[in-house]
Amino acid sequence: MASFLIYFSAILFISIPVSSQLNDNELFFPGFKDLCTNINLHRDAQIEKNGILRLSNDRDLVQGQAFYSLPIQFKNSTNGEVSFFSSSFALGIVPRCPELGGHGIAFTISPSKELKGLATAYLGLFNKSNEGIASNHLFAFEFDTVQTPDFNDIDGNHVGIDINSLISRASSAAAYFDDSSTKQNLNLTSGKPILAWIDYDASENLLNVTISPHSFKPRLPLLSFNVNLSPIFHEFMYIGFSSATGLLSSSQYILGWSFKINGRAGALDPSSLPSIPDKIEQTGLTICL
Ligand SMILES: *[C@@H]1O[C@H](CO)[C@@H](O)[C@H](O)[C@H]1NC(C)=O
Ligand SMILES: *[C@@H]1O[C@H](CO)[C@@H](O)[C@H](O)[C@H]1NC(C)=O
Ligand SMILES: *[C@@H]1O[C@H](CO)[C@@H](O)[C@H](O)[C@H]1NC(C)=O
Ligand SMILES: *[C@@H]1O[C@H](CO)[C@@H](O)[C@H](O)[C@H]1NC(C)=O
Ligand SMILES: [Ca+2]
Repeated sequence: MASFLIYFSAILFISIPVSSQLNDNELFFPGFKDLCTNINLHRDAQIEKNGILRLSNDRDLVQGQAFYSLPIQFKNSTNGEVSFFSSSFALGIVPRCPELGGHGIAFTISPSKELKGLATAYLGLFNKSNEGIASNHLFAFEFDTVQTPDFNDIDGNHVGIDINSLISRASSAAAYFDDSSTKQNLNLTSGKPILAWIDYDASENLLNVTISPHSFKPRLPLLSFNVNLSPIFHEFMYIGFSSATGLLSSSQYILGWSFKINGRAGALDPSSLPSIPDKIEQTGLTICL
């Protein structure tokens, strides 16, 4: 009986949701307060006092990355296949000048948490020598706020699925499907929270990405893309975010984040996430055309 009680309380202890730990391959960050040890910050990324993760401020030509500190086992080591996984996060982009935000944010799955990418349209993911190379083994879901012809961008307000390259394998103008399955445009640089979901069904080789300005997940994904991620991913990969500015710039934030292997990532409640700070007041002269 005593050993049963010890066992039982140990189970209880383990199953108490700990927002900062990876339990059963699951992450849940309703904000990032006091999480410096679990989230590795690079370059200009920082966690602000209210718990919001600021990937970049709105200065020219900066970049920032934030990765979960431990690698995630994406593949079944027996058969080498990537498992079902899903992630959800809330982001906010506050442009320095109205209608001229840059350059964007990318949810990133990478073999390394020390990216050696460039700012501007490279989003901190790649540089001129490794852009487009299969040995990158890098996957990104980009929120791109500048149209860059070199990377075949469709417009200056789109999302895209990137594999080893900034030339997206699939992209769409930022939008979501409402309850009546009507497509509604979504402004990435509104400065308001945007929720995003990424779901990969390994048995179907199907990757869905969905975004919304509301807290509930739209029934239809914005992009549903057929891809086998098994040749792209290593067995262990790091997950996180990268962001960059150029001569067009924005403060770029992640408000909360969840992730799960072999199941649906926990739902984020936007009302309990840190709020997006107002536009940072520039001390110098800012010229907005
Ligand atoms: C890994 O794959 C093997 C062979 O397909 C299967 O038997 C096993 O259940 C899988 N393991 C997990 C953790 O999914
Ligand atoms: C480009 O990125 C690759 C991969 O991270 C790195 O090995 C290389 O040193 C980088 N090149 C430059 C010029 O930064
Ligand atoms: C997006 O929102 C920003 C900030 O409110 C505004 O300046 C810009 O005009 C909007 N863009 C579009 C295409 O509605
Ligand atoms: C992806 O979207 C399609 C189309 O709506 C849906 O049938 C499928 O169940 C979705 N898969 C996942 C893993 O969410
Ligand atoms: Ca793009």
